[in-house]
Amino acid sequence: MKNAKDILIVGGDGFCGWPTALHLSRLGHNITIIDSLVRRAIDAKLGADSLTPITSVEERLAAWKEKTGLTIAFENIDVAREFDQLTELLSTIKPDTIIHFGEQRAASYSMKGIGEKRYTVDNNISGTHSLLAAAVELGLDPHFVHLGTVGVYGYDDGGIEIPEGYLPVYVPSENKIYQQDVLYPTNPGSVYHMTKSMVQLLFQFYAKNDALRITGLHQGIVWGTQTEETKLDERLINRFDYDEDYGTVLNRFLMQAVVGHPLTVHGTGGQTRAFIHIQDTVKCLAIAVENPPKRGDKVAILNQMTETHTVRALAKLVSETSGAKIAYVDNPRNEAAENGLRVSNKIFISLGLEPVTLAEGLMDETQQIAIKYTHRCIRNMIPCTSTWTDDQRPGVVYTEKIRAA
Ligand code: NAD
Ligand code: USQ
Repeated sequence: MKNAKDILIVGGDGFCGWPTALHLSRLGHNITIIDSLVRRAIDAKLGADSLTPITSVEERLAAWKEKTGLTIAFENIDVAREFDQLTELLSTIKPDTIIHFGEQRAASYSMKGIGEKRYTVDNNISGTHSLLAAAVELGLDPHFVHLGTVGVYGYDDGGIEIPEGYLPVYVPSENKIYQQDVLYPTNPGSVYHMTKSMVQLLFQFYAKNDALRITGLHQGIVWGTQTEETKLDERLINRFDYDEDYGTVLNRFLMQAVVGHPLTVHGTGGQTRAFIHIQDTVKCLAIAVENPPKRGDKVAILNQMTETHTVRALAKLVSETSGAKIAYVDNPRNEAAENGLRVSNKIFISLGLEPVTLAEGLMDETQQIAIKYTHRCIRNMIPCTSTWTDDQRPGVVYTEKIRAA
């Protein structure tokens, strides 16, 4: 491929990283995955598992080679703890692009207890900083692409469409109004979201001090499982998390409907959130890789989401198509019961993204996957039992709260 890049994908064994690695490999780039496999270890410790039977990294990579003739390299390194191994690899590969998915990414897990809070902060801040510092120390000039979250903005848009990372502020003085673009004020709702807010300052500093080229992707909730590449072979299948810690809301509802569990709407379900299908996630990454900022530019921030919905509306939609009952359970989280949310995604649209929306039938595809692997569901992993503070109650289903849509 002309313009093939050497791309390091940190967290490339995970839900977003794995299909991204395959997609960029298929586009002709040279891919190396770094992953400590900590997510597989956390699942084992929790007694949870992906609904889909994901194969070992070695088997996945061998299957990719067998199906496409393409090779993806793999290194088992913990980027938060194994700095020497990380610098050795970076100095060998000298990547054109580093895509960083390798963080603890579940809000619920980050609020489970003191151990999980500390792990999330240590892992996410230290791993991200080590990658940036190592690149500078080695005199490399990679384009650094980081997966952040819409949650750094908080979810209440205050009536405005949330812009892409920066907010213009107008400061009146005696004869003039001064204008500045400031980083959008953060308003995280969990320890996990707080780490995503904090690493934004690392990016701001390294872009200014060392002229690193950095793209921050503020992604919404990812739903779906399969992409064009993961569908090529059963051994390439992507993860499908549905458990209380790592399962995200729409995938949980799709799977709950299949196994005959009431859809667990937290509180009133008036929480509005941003969503994106996994197929669009990988397309956005390919677009981001091709459009790095220039050296000396401020951090480029793009909102990586395609639509917003309330949790209540999603439950109704799934219920209408499947006949599943809806249970309005206690909300274990300390979050606003209702909020409005409009988020700009103009940059990705202007760069050619054509979003896949819920209306376009992929809910059915995701549900077919859930049907195929229903026998793997561990039902006691479904209810969200960790509470944000002592004032919340677990999101368990009491039969009197179940009602038809
Ligand atoms: P995931 O848990 O499936 O994958 C993360 C991967 O990173 C795992 O394979 C894990 O083993 C690895 N990892 C974690 N810490 C590491 C470390 N210190 N060193 C090496 N590897 C490490 O998560 P995901 O859903 O693929 O999310 C990827 C990124 O996208 C995260 O940063 C997350 O915050 C962000 N994001 C995800 C979603 C979503 O809905 N899944 C939405 C918005 C943003
Ligand atoms: N919810 C329910 N019922 C459930 C599960 C969740 O009503 O059974 C509600 C939650 O209370 C919350 C909303 O659904 O109001 C979203 O929860 P979620 O678990 O789907 O998503 P969240 O915790 O926000 O985290 C996920 C990813 C995270 C990513 C984030 C994007 O795990 O990595 O950063 O989505 S965003 O939400 O835009 O910040």
